Amino acid sequence: MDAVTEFPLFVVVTHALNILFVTLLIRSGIEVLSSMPKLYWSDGCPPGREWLRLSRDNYGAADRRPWVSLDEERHWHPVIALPGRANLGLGRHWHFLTVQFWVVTGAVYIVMMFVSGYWHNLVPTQWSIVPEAIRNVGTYLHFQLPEQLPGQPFDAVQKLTYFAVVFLLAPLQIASGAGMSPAVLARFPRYGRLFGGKQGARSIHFLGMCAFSVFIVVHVVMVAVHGVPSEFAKIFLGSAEADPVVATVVGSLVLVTVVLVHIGATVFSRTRPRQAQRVLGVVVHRFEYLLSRLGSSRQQYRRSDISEYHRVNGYPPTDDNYQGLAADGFRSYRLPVGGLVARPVTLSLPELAGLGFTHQITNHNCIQGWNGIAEWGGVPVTALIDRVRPAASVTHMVFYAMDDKALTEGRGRYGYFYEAVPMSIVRAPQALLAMEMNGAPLPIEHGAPLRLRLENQLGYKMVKWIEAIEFVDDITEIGMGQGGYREDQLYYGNTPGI
Ligand SMILES: Nc1nc2c(c(=O)[nH]1)N[C@H]1C(S)=C(S)[C@@H](COP(=O)(O)O)O[C@H]1N2
Ligand SMILES: [Mo]
Repeated sequence: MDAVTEFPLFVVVTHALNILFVTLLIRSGIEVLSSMPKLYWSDGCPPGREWLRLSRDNYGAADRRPWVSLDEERHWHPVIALPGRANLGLGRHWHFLTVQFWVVTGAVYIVMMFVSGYWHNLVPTQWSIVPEAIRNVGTYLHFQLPEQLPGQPFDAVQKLTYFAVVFLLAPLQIASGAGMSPAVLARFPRYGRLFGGKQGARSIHFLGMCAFSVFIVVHVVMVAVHGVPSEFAKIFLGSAEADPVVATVVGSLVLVTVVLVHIGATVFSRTRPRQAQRVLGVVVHRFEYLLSRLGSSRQQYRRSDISEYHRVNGYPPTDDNYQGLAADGFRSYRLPVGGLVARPVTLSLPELAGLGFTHQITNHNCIQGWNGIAEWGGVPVTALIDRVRPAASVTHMVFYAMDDKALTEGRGRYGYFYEAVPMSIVRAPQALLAMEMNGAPLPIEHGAPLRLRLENQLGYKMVKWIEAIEFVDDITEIGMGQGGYREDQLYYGNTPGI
């Protein structure tokens, strides 16, 4: 019986693109993982209860020396992580750029597959394929090649594996990836529960990446076993009849190109990080902003959901001014609110609370991957906006903090923490100026006396220890002009919806 040895052009092209995109996704995903190489099954990430830890550090809930989540970040080698050596900001840029191309490629492949009838080669229609696939595995283990299915290009175990990768694993990666997005989780809390919460989604996403990696290794070994020239003829030229020498040359060129793109992406990101942030940001920032707009927060957790442990990120201000404020319970704290507004004000905490006090129990998502649920009490940002009446030209609200990073973070970073937030995000439901956490005044480490809550964004936008608020129509003159301290110093995006 004749084995089919022809592959349509769309399979050849999407397969080649897939080699590039999946490897970029894996390397940039490893970079994201390196910023907190610990995996949990339950939300809240209680230290010490990770099911997998890929670093030697062991910060505990009861450590006497204070630690913050940035201390958990690890520097992994650029050969495995894109761009490597602790650059979460650009790792995320690569991940969220590539995923868009990958999803489009996948969509084209699936549509073409059903239009062309090629789906018969991947989608099993008879149960008898299962015992046959098991027999095939036995054949492979005897270092022999099983027979292809009649009239099809694959044997039974290949067909089943490719079906699982295309129709189960790839969708699972997309779904679990979305299950980590603060905007998706905020808008559709029930969707998050499908995966057992943010940490379940994160763990499943990691295991999916492992499954992809195992598949790739076995797949590549099999190509070698079947013989490179004849396999390259099918993979890269679409026909077993193609000239094996030409096929080997073309296939090698494709693979070399993939390697060159990886090297280029790594070197570009490492030597010109600001330019990489800008260029990749053209696509990625729009994607993140759109997600943030679509997913406004509808969270209402129960008291019993509140995490027993809530990580901290960012060391508190150390200066005398802040110590003095804290010493008298922040009674002398005043919040100046100005910029392009009709009625600038300076408010004490009771005056601010007088604008309307509410509570919300919500989930905090740090960019590094941990989360925690807490009850926050404070004043909706919209109440303050209504009070000062910003000009029509205002685009961002800027929150300036009291922590000077040169003193509190070191590592060559400097300047006061600040974040600029687009008006649509501060106007969203549940954007809150919080003064209380879990029913008590805000603790120092969580931002006393006042911090921001933006419930569909990542944690770094939620400025703690707020010193002043300004309404502006241009953020390019503030700090290094990227829209926030973490954007300036760590190349994060400006409106993180994922
Ligand atoms: N002023 C200031 N605000 C900040 C930070 C900081 O370093 N300084 N870190 C941010 C980050 S990265 C996160 S995840 C949250 C952490 O909030 P938490 O410490 O209350 O958990 O605060 C955000 N707000
Ligand atoms: Mo964070």
